[in-house]
Amino acid sequence: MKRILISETPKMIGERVRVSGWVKTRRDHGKIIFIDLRDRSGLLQMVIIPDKEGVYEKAKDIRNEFVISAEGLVKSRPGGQSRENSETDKVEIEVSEIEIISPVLEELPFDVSKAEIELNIPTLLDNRNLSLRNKKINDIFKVYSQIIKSYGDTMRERGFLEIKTPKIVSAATEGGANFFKIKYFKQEAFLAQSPQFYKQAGVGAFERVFEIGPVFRAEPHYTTRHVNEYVSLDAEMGFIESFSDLMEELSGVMRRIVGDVQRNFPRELEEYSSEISAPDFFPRLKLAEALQILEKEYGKKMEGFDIDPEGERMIADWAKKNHNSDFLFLTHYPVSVRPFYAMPSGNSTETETFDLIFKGVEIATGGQRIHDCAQLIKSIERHKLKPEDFKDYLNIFKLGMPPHGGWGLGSERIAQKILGLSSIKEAILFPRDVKRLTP
Ligand code: AMO
Repeated sequence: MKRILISETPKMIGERVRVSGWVKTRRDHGKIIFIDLRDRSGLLQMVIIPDKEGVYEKAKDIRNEFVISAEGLVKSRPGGQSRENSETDKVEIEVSEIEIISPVLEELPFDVSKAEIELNIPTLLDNRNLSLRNKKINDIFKVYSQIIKSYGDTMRERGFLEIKTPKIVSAATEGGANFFKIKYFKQEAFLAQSPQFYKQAGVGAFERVFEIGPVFRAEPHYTTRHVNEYVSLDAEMGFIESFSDLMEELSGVMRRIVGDVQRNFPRELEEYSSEISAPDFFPRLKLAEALQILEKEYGKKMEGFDIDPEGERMIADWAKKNHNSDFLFLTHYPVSVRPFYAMPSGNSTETETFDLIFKGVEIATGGQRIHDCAQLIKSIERHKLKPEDFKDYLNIFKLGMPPHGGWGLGSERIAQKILGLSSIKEAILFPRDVKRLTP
């Protein structure tokens, strides 16, 4: 008999069906064995009573997380408890045939069937193949998948072409020392820190482009928001009038992502006690103004002209109180803390760039780029870099380039903040950090 999904069982009362999946739990009540079976569509109770055909004998060997397949009669379940708030709580299967497809070969290090696993993050990550089977943890990746889908959908609808750019590159884009060097046949190469140069090249050919792809950062930090490989949601668009156009576009993108998650995952958001305010207009604040607010209203004085994570949390609190927004753009970062490609604001020391703060964490950086070749060469020199190292990049600007700009958005940080996860690593299937290269 062909397997059906658990979600199809409620409309098959009185019929014989075959279901297959993983054993979530097995309970023995006197001579009756109850098994909660899990497949990708839901959870179903199976009942096994002593019989002559040997089903009961076979079922005695079944343990949690075994993969099994069973045939039986679908019955309505009197007083079915709402465990998952789903229709399948109202039915059960009286099993007449059972097969162990794949047993568990080792003792399970912890019980994944619990609603909440109270273990530290390293333990959950060390045992990732198992912890991912926990419902609440599994749900993170359904929400994450929606974030990626919504980003792609809305970008295409906005007229951006999806591109994929090389991750093995010859030059470090963002400057600094946070790149991984690799051996590339007889040469030295780097893992891309960002698709920055290639997405700008994309503007030269397609006007509007976006990319969803991995980037690599050799940052030796142990923080709750840094990893060494993450998936960046990039965009770059031509013919902007100012960098305000970018913030407007990005606000629309974020409202779409949040709206889709809220509409499609209300139960998961409730489970994670998540509430999000994404107003029609995201407040914007010059960095210089933000620093004044921090000093005046929060008693926090920043060293230099930048903002640290604590400052970001405080200014996010200010935006929530004053604008009822979980999103805030900080704008006009100084030239000194931005890469050479950032467009300066006229002759000032500020740039036409922004960071987007969501619930106290920077989730995106973006801005207008310099598109005049001579100005770009000067800026490279001002940043103490050598124009000859950027020959291919500079070539883009010798072939006709409109005013343009874009952003890089950290996909995992969005999931982390939407669900209120304590670490970004919880939103990554198999995260990479300074010490973690496995599993
Ligand atoms: P930036 O380096 O600020 O900008 O990165 C953009 C966004 O990527 C995310 N991010 C990270 N996420 C996890 N772990 C990390 N180590 C990490 N580093 C950054 C953050 C951040 O806001 N080329 C520019 C973007 C642009 O101007 O288009 C860039 O890469 O969410």
